[in-house]
Order: sequence, then structure tokens, then C-alpha cells
Amino acid sequence: MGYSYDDQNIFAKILRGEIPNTTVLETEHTLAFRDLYPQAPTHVLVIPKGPYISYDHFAAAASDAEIVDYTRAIGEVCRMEGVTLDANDGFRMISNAGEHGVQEVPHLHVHILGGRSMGRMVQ
Ligand code: D5M
Repeated sequence: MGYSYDDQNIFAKILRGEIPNTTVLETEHTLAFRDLYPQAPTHVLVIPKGPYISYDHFAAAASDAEIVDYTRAIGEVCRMEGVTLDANDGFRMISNAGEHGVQEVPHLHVHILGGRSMGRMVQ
């Protein structure tokens, strides 16, 4: 089957500067910006700049430098938003993948949600 990246997806357009975004953090390999439809006081999307669809795709195909940059940027966003456990009551980090994960935008992203209790996950 393999991975087939669609470079017309919304986040690819954001990375090319074709669509505006509210940037929270930009590093060499990562961009973090506010979700257009926030579901919590903090709702930030963190994406790698490379053309990866899902976390499994990223982990298999990205360089160590990209993976380290992305992982550290996620933590940095949590810190900047004030939701880390040393400062606050925490956050939820979600990454939807594919049809079963109900992923809308086929470019890897983690949602960082915080600022309120996210409730117990069911199912
Ligand atoms: O979630 C995709 C998320 O992307 C969803 O929470 C809305 C958000 N979204 C869609 N378009 C934009 C733009 N243009 N800016 C910011 N956020 C956006 P998923 O995990 O794929 O279901």
C-alpha cells in the first residue's frame, strides 16, 4: 500500500504560506499554530515541516534531527501555553490518523488541548 502524501492538503498550504495561520512556535523542522476551531482554552496543532501523513509515517521516514526537533517543539509549546505539569494541571495530546482515527487533514499533527479538564476518554 505505502504512504502517498497529498501536497494539496490544508497544512501543506499553510507551510507554503498560501493560507494564513496563527503561529505559536516555529523551529527548523516544526510549525505550531492555533486550531481554527478551538475545543479548549489551549488548542494548538504541532506539525513537522516535512511531508508526513501520520506518526507511523514520520517515525519510519523522518531523520533523527526532525524527530528530535518535533518532539522538543511539542514540549516547548506545552510550556509556552502554561499547561505543563510543573506549572498547571496538564493537557491532552492527540494525533488522529487515517479513516479509523478520523483524520481530516492528511499531514501529521498533534493536537495540544488544555486549560480545562478534557473529560475521560470513552469507547
Ligand atoms: O483535525 C484537523 C484540525 O485542523 C481540526 O481541529 C480543524 C483544524 N483546521 C482545519 N483547517 C485549519 C486551518 N486553516 N488553520 C488551523 N486549523 C485548521 P484532524 O485531527 O485531522 O481531525
